[in-house]
Amino acid sequence: MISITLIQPFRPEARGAQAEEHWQLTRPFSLLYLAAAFEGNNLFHVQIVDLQSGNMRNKTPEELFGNDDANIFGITSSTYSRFQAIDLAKVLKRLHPDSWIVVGGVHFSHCAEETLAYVPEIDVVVRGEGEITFTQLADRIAHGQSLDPVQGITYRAGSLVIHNPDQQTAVDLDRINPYSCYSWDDYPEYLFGYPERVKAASVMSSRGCPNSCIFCAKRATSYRVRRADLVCDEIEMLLDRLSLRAINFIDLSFTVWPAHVSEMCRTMSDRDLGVMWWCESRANVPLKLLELMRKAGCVSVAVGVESGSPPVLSRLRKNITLDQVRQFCKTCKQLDIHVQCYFMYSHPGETDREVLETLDFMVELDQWAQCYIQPAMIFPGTELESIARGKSVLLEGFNWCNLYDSHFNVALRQLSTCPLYIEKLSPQFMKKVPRLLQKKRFTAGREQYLREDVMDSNLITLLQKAYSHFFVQRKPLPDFVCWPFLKMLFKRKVGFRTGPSS
Ligand code: B12
Repeated sequence: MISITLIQPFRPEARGAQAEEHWQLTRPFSLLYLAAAFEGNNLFHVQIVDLQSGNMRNKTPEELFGNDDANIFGITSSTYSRFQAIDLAKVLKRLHPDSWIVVGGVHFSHCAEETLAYVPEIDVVVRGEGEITFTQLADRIAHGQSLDPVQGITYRAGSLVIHNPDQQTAVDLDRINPYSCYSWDDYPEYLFGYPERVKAASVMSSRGCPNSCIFCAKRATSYRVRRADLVCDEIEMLLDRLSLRAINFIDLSFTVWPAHVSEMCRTMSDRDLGVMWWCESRANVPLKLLELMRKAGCVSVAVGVESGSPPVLSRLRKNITLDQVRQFCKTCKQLDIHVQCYFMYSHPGETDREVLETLDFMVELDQWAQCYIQPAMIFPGTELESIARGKSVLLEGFNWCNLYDSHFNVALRQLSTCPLYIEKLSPQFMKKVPRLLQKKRFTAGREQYLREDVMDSNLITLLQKAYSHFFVQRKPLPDFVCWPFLKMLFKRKVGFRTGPSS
């Protein structure tokens, strides 16, 4: 029997970055799907070791894997955890020189040759979806056969690195086994973007995305859906087994294909699942779809808006308009769906003025949605990476295996090991962006309070809020609730009361 150990590497040290606060321990879906692909195959014994889960974090790789005589070690990684994955590969090769060290996942898929050139301890990189490619690879390793016919891998043969063609067979989503052997406590998860903490689990209803946004690591990948009845079977099983009433869909974009959304919503409604759910969507969906989604239990949606400047949106190949975003958010608010809008700044060619337009747009959307912004990050395989190399934003000689550690990232509260796209904006301006947004929000909030038609009720609300904030919750007041502002409000109110004729 051939034994395979699949590993999620240690989590990176985030050094006070935003990433640290928002880090969520998530089921290593990739490894669970890979393990499920071997189910019923008696030639292999597969185990998963998650180094991010509680009881593993204080152990060393030597303690954990010294006695593991696996024939194949498979390591998954995102760009965030690439150095942890590479370090682990080195230790495993030292401990077990005869075992195969295979890596995969969204990061290594896009820099396979570079990885093998710089990390001699790694034997094979599996590119793209792994279920078919990895089972074929393991089978050939088990039988001592050449790796030549295995599509979708890059591997080492003596001193050569061989890059085989991409895998041509798409994984059939209706045939993959959802993995179910974990408890909710192993991977506590909540409904994303929802104001209350509602216990949830993740489910996949599609893979791939036909869109070509320049910053996305999974852009223009073959889009396929899973049959709605199978997805709902899995949801029912999860709700029942884990005593849940909420689901997060981990599809790249749940609403790519309206017919799939309709079918999913119809099946969820017909089965009366009573489930609340979150998904990612694009802003240019037919608005009727949102009504259908709400009826089927959708209560929270995330949208990548990226910029409030139309020329920047077109450079990003987002294919959305600001008006579509407005209509999307407004409709969601009317339907009582919580919306999270994600923005980035420092895009290719972006100027200070264009960033300010984005901040203004975020403030406008505040009435309907929760808006977040962070600097644009470069991931391998993206068009942004090519642009960055072309414009020397990534310096000549940059490679994804060499140590990268930026203090400036930390100043912007981003993980220090992932390069940011910095072209036209000055470091001083980039640091100021969160404060500028805060200021714009305060000004907008103040203007709202000064609208004469609502001033009476606003003054009372404001005073109540200020009292509760300051005396009851003992929190600092928002900047604009300063003494001169209150004085101005009183003055205006008096003027308003006496009316224009006096
Ligand atoms: C759930 C999710 C999250 C969750 C949890 C992340 C986590 N800790 O794992 C949350 C919401 C916290 C999150 C946050 C972020 N995320 Co996220 N997230 C996802 C999402 C939607 C699903 C990931 C997933 O489980 N996919 C399903 C599995 C089955 O696919 P897979 O991982 O690619 O695995 C397959 C293959 O790659 C391969 N494979 C994978 N590993 C291995 C290993 C071996 C040995 C082999 C043989 C094969 C193999 O086989 C698998 C099965 O086919 C993806 C988008 C997506 N749908 O993939 C983005 C994605 C992973 N996230 C991304 C990003 C950028 C982020 C953030 C940086 C966003 C931000 N700016 O803050 C943060 C990072 C925080 C973090 N902790 O990593 C990027 C990653 C880009 C990159 N190069 O690393 C993705 C791809 C989205 C995108 N479109 O670009 N994310």
